[in-house]
Amino acid sequence: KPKILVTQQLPEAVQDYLNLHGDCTFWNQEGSMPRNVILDKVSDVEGILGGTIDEELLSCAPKLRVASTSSVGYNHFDIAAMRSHGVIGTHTPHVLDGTVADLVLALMLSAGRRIAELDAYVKQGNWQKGTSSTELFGVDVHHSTLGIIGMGRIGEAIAQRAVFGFDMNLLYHSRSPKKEVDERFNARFCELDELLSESDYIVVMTPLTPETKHLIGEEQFNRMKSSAIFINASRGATVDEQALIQALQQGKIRGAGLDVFDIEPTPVDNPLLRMPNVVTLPHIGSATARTRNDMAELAAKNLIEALNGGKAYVVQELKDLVPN
Ligand code: 8YV
Repeated sequence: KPKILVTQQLPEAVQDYLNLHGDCTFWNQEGSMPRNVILDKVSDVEGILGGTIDEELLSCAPKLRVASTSSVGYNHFDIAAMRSHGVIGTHTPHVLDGTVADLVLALMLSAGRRIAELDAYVKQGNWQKGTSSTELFGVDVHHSTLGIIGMGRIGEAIAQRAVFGFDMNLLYHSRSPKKEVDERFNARFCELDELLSESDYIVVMTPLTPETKHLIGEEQFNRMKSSAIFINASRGATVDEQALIQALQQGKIRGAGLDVFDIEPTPVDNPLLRMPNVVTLPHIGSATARTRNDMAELAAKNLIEALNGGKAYVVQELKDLVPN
C-alpha cells in the first residue's frame, strides 16, 4: 500500500476509506499539521492530502506522486514545481458549487439591504431613538444588474439563483463567451470595463492565477457606479485590497461583501472591519457540514484513484502528466 500523509482533519469514514487503500498518517488535532512536521514526515510519502505544495516540500518528498487538496481552488499548488517533480495535483470541483453560490447571494442581500449593519442597529437600541426611514434604505437585489467576473461552475450556480430567484439581469466576463450561459440565463458576455460600469452588483468568482492577481484595482473601482455593491468570495488577492479600502473610504462604491482577504485571518486593524457598509466573513464559502464532508470524500477518492491510475479530478494545468 502507498504511504499517505494527511495534514488536515478528516471525517472518520473518510479516514477508514483511506486506511483501506494506503498506509496512512493522519492529523487529528485542531487546525492543520504544522509545516515543520509535514517536512519531517514526507521523505517516503507517495500521496499527500492537504497543505501547500511548493519546491521546498517537493525536494523533501522524492517519492511523492500525488497531492490532493480538499478545495476547488489550488493557488497553494506551485504548478511549475509540481510539473518539474512530476507530481499530479487533484482538487474538488462540483461538490461545493451550490454552497458557495448560496453564500454569494447571502452577501449580496446582506450588503445590499444592510442586514448585518441594521441587525446591530436594532440590537444596540437605535431603532427606539427614531431614525428617519430613508436612512435605512438599501439597494434592491431583484431586477438589478448583476455582473459576474469568472463564469465557471460556481458562476453558473450564482447566475441560476440570481436570474431565476431574483429576476436579475446578468452580465458576465470570462475568458470566452459561453453560448449555453447566454441562452439559459438570457445573459450577455461583455468586456470587464463595460461590466464594471453597468453592474449594480459585481461578483468576483475567478480562480487566483498570475493573470487574475489584482484583476480589480484602483482603475477598476473608478469605473464602478457609486451605488455599486462589490462581492468577493474567490480569493483575496484577485482584488487589490488597498484599492478596495480607498474606493469605500472615498465613496466610489456603496458597499462590499467579503468572504476572503489578502491575509487570512485578516488582521483586526484592517480598516474594512470598521466599515458598517462592508459585510465580512471568515472564508466560509464552502463551510457547511454536508459540503465539507463531500469535499473530504472527493479529495480522498481523488488521491487513491490518481495513485492507482484511475479517474480523478486532476487540475487543468497538470492533466498532461497523467498517463492515459
Ligand atoms: C476553502 C475554498 O478555502 O474550495 C475552495 O477553494 O476556498 C474553500 O472551500 C477550503 O476548501 C477549506 O478547506
